[in-house]
Formats: sequence, structure tokens, C-alpha cells
Amino acid sequence: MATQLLSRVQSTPISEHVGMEFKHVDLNDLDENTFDAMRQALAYHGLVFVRDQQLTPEQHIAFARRWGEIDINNYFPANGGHPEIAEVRKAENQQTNIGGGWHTDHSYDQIPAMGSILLARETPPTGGDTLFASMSAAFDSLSDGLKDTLRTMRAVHSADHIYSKDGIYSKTDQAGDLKGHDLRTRAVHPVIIRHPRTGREILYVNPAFTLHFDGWTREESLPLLNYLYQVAMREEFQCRVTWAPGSIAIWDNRSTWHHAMNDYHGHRRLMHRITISGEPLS
Ligand SMILES: O=C(O)CCC(=O)C(=O)O
Ligand SMILES: [Fe+2]
Repeated sequence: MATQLLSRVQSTPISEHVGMEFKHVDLNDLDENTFDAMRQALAYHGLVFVRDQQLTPEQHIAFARRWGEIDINNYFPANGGHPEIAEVRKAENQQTNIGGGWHTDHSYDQIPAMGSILLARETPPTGGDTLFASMSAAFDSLSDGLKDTLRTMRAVHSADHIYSKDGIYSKTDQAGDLKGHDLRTRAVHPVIIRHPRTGREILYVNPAFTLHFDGWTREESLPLLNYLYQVAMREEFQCRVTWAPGSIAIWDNRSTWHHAMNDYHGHRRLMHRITISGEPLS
């Protein structure tokens, strides 16, 4: 207790439903109490954000290992020499960014990643923010009738239409940077999952990777999916993070969506991402 009283660590919510910013912390020298507070904040607020960190790639990896096992990304280019670190980058002369639409990472995997740890290395002079949205707040806002119906449903997810040879990125100027064109992915998950730590219910469909409800055609699924997406995209469920080199975000990939803004054409942005493995969803 004495250490907590003496500690200058401060944590402040970023918005009502998602995000907690920690101040006066050094991630290279983080005591167990503060790390536990971050774990708790991640579970209940879906996103932990910290500014002004000086982490080498090795220190980024060491910090990530405190959260769990590292999941090597199949699609993003690796940072030379560190296969654990994927680069999320956009050059001065590129138009398309990575993650420029609402999504949750890895919902196409049987056991989706728990989350990611994204460290800003180079940021544009303005813009390049990331939006996050709480899928537990979105779920809570639905009617009891719709909640009950969704609890009985499952949805099919895949990444093939995004990353395969003729997928969405193949037609963009990110095509040359991405890999894994021949991988095939398909997973069926409950539409409503429970957070493994908080027990809170979460709406687990997303516009990027969810194809249709299990047993329904895509045509039948789209009206309801689009309705759920409209609810989930309400500004009241969101927060916005503005990056500078050394800013780092840890997000819970089950309970949040994110969206990388693409409003900095002509400037470079480079982020280092480490993905943390998850556990089976239920
Ligand atoms: O660059 C960002 O802000 C986020 C990109 C993204 O979607 C990701 O790293 O999963
Ligand atoms: Fe993403």
C-alpha cells in the first residue's frame, strides 16, 4: 500500500466507455502493482495508452511478454531482425493505410488474439489518429429482445477477401508490403461473447472480417449486421488517440474495435505492433 501512496502513477479515462491513459510510468521499469492496474484497466476499459516511452525493439518485446505469448502476424511485414514485431506503415507516396476501417484484429482465427501493443515510431505532423470503440457498451445499448436473439447466433469470419491475391489490399499501393496471400482463414464464433476476465457481454462481429451469420446467407445477414455496425459506430462509444513517437497503446481485441485515420497523405507514419495470443471464445 505504501508504494501505491508514494507512486506518482496516474490513470485517467480517455472517454466514458473506452480507454485509460497512464501517466508518470516508465514501461522499462514497471512494478507489479502498476502492471496489475494496467491489466485491470485493459479488461474494464479495453485500451491502455501511455505517452513518451523510450523502448528499444527488445524492450518492446520484453514488455509484450508480460501480457502473454506473442502471436506472429502472417500478413504484415516484420521489422528486420525481430519477427515478433510487425510494421504498420504508410510512406509519403502511399495512399492506402493499414486498418483504415472499423475492425477488430484476428476475428478470423479460431482463437483470436487477446490484443495488440502498438508503439508509434514515426508520426505525421498532424493526423494519423486511431479511434477505438467499446463493443460491450454497444451491446449494452441494444434492446433485451435483440440481445436474446443475438445470444443464440454465431457468425462466420474470414480474412481471405482482404489479404488474398485478389483481396481488397491487392488493388492498393499496400499490396507490395503485405504477405500471406495464399493463407485461407475461416472461423465461426458466437455473436455475443463473454469477456474472459470481466464476464461482461460483448458484441463480436465487425465490418472487416465478419462474412455472415452461421446458417444464414450473406444477403440475409447484411441488414442485421449493418444495423449492429451502425449502433457500434456511435460516437458515444468511441475514443480517439493522438500519437507522437514513443506513444504506446495496448488494446483488448475482443471488447474493442479500432479504426486508423488516413488523413495525412504526403507524410510517413510507422508503427511497431506486437500481437498477444488469446484464449478460446465463449
Ligand atoms: O495504425 C494504427 O493506428 C492501427 C492499425 C491497425 O489496425 C493495427 O495495427 O491493427
Ligand atoms: Fe487493426
